[in-house]
Amino acid sequence: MLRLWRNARLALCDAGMRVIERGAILTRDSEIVWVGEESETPIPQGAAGSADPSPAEVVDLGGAWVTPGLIDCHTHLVFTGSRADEYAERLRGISYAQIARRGGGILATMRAVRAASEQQLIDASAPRLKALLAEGVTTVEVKSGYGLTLADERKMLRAARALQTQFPVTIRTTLLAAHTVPPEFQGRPDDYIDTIAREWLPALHAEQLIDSVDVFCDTIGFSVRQSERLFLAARELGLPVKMHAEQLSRVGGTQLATRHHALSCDHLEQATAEDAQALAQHGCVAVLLPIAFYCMGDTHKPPIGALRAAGCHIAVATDCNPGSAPGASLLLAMSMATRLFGLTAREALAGVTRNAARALGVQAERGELAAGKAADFVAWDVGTVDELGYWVGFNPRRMVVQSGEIAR
Ligand code: DI6
Ligand code: FE
Repeated sequence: MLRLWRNARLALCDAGMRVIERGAILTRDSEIVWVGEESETPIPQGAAGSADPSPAEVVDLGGAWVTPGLIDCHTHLVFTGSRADEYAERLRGISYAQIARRGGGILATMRAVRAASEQQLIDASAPRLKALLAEGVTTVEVKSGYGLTLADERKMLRAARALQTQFPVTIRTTLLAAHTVPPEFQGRPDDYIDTIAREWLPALHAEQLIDSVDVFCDTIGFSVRQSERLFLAARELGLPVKMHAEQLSRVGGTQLATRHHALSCDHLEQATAEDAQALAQHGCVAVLLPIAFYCMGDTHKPPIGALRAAGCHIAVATDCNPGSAPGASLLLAMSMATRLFGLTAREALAGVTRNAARALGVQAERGELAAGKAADFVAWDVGTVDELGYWVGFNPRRMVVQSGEIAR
C-alpha cells in the first residue's frame, strides 16, 4: 500500500538535523520510500519501471510539523508495585545507596516481580507504555533486572516481548540480570556473574529474548572486572552490550564499555572529560537520564560541555523505573535535558530520535525521516519543533504513524 503524506513541515533528524518547510513523505507498507520537497514528489514506479498502476492514497497533514517516531532507549518499564515509601524516605534525606544496602531498592521491586505472573507484569506495565505511546514514542527499550533468577528474568523479557504484540510499538529487550546481587548469591557476586554468563545468557539468547546486555557498574552494583566477564560472554554470543555507567560513583566503567564497543553508556553523572573522549572515539552513545537525576535530587550533572566538545552522540531517555525515575514521559525528559542539563532543543530532539536509535543499534532502520527507514513518524501541533521539550505536562501530539498506519 502506497501512501503520500503531504503538506508537512519535516524535521528529518538526519546528521545535519535539517528541516523541509514544504515536505512530503511517501510510504510503501511499513517503510518510507521517499522524503523531500512536496513539489518534487516522484511518480511511484511499478516493478517493471512503468508508472505504478495503483495510485498512492493521499493524507493531508495540514502543515503540521513531523518528526520521526520518538525512541525511548533506556527504560525499566516492566515491573509491578511502586516504591513511593522509599521516595518519601529519600525526601527525608536517606540515600538511595542506604536503602539499597538494607535490602530495599531494586530488591524490593524484585520481590514484587517474583510474586507476579507474566500476565500481571504485562497488565501492570501497559499503562506506562500507553503513556509513552501517547507522546509519539514508537520504539521502546525495556530491560529485565527485577527477576534475578533465570525463570523470573525470562518472565520479564517475555512480558516485554508480549507488549509488542499488543500495542503498536517496537520493543527492544535488554538483559539486565547484573542489576544487583540477588539473595541466592548474597556475598558471591562473582558466582552470580558467572552463572549469568555461563547459563542464563545462552539460554535466554537461544529463546530470542535478548537484543542486548546491560550491567549496573557501580560501587553498589558490579565492578569493572565483573562487567568485563559479562561483556565477554555477551560478545561471544554476538550480543551488543551497554552499561549503567558512572551514575552514583565513577568506577571507570565507561573506559571498559567503550573498549567492548558498547552501544551506549547511560547516566554518566560522574563521568569525566576523559570518559567523554572515549565515548566519542568509539562512537558509543552517551545516554542522559534527567528524570533519574531529578528524582534522586542529584546535583552532579553529566559533563555536557565535555560530551559536546568531544563530539559525542547524546541521547535522552526516561529510565522509567519504580526507584530512581518513576516517570513515563519522554517529552518531560526532553524538557529536563534542556533546563537541567543545558541541552539545546535540537540536541534534545536528536537525543530521542537519531541518537536514541544508535543507542539501540537500530540506526539503519529508525530514528530519521529517510528512504529505507521504518514508516514511524509523528505530526505535532506546534509552531516549531523546539516546542518539544519546551512544554511541561502538555502533549502537542496530533497524529502518530506506526509502520505506515495511523496508530493514534
Ligand atoms: N540505575 C537506575 O537508574 C535504575 N537501575 C540502575 O542501575 C534504578 C532501578 C531501581 O531503583 O529500581
Ligand atoms: Fe536505568
